[in-house]
Amino acid sequence: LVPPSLAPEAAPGLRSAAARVLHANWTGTSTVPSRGLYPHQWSWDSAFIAIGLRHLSPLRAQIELETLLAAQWDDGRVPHIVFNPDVPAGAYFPGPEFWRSSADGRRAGAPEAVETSGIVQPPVHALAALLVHQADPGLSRARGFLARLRPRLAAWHRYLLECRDLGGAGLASVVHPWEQGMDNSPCWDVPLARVAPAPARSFRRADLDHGTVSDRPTDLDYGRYVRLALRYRDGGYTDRAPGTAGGPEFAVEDPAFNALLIASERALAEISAELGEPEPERPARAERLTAVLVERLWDREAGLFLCRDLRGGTGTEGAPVPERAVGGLLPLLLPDLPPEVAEALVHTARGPHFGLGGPVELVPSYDLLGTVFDPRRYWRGPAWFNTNWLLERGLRLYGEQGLAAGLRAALVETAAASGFAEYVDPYTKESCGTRDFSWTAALCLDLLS
Ligand code: 9YW
Repeated sequence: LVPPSLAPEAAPGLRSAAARVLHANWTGTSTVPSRGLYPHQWSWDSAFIAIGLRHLSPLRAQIELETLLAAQWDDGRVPHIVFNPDVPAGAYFPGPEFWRSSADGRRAGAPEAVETSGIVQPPVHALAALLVHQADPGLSRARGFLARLRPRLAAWHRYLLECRDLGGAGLASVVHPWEQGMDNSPCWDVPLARVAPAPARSFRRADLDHGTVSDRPTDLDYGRYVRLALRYRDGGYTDRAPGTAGGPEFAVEDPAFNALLIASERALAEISAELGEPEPERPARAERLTAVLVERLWDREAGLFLCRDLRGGTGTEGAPVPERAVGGLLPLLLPDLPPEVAEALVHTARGPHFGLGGPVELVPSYDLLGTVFDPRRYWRGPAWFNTNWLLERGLRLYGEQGLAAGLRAALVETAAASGFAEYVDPYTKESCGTRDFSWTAALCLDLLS
């Protein structure tokens, strides 16, 4: 049964509604995630936005990624926020005066011409660059798009694979919950509990000017985010091994972050091949890293991948975090999972913890049966569009065409019906967070194209 919003006659209306959001959020060189709540450029948002924007304007999609990568640091890191100097101070917290990248990030090679944050976000960029190229290869070649981006993407992956291999097994670690992109996921509750929060009076949250308090992370969460970021900044944004002097208080190997890195390694290999300079070591590395991911993070009993808290447990190996979150399903994106792992992931997505095709049509960010599940609070239960878009690709990759089609229809319908919400209650599909959210519009557009 085709839902009414997916009937061929409805598609043009939906496409133009999504396009309107992206036009309104375009600044001239990049797209803000949301005009009020997030008025700068965010790293993984831009990758998802470019994936949708390529259907409207391949040129803008290229510029989106170029703008982000122009703010890359000399050590290869791509900052999670690039600040727009025209936005008034205090409109977003923590802003440039907090991160002080051009001063405190100098040793790590922060750019002088632009202010950025000093942490990172998931590396979706090579995947996005490849898809953007494929939307208009002629324009891409004429502008030297891939040729200019390739060394930057290679340096970005090198940073993650070398400086962020804090566990020593080959996987990249995140040193702040914002880096993984799912800020207040219950996966961070145990690792964050060790962090003494910065006093609530020492900073002013700007997010509460725009969002409903009960839909957002708590003040205690923010206190810990601030403490971790200050500590990293005050150490000159240098990456050190956990447990050593000046090492991170929070260091986690996350399955979604690493799955995206591995998928992007494969995309980067395709980019190199397209440029006539094949790099066979990249797919080989991707295959090796997939095996490490399975070895270190797969949990057969739970039927999904778990985070590894490098500061947990008693030894240097860290400890798995026993929480089921959507990030643990996202390695389904990888083409060379052992068949029993892929099968178990699909089974888990459909089972009682995530309910796909059963009680819910969109996969929630966290275990429906988890003790701290909250259908409206940010990454502690609501369904998000980017994670569901990634899952849809994984389902298709593993031949689950029926489930993928159902998910696609639900994504498009919900995106439109929710006013392109930032996230939705997985049961009622009611809008939460902000509206006219860029990646929701962009990924909806991608699914319609
Ligand atoms: C913040 C911009 C970002 C996303 C993150 C999401 C949220 C809060 O908004 O982060 O202040 O950075 O959790 O994934 O990139 O949309």
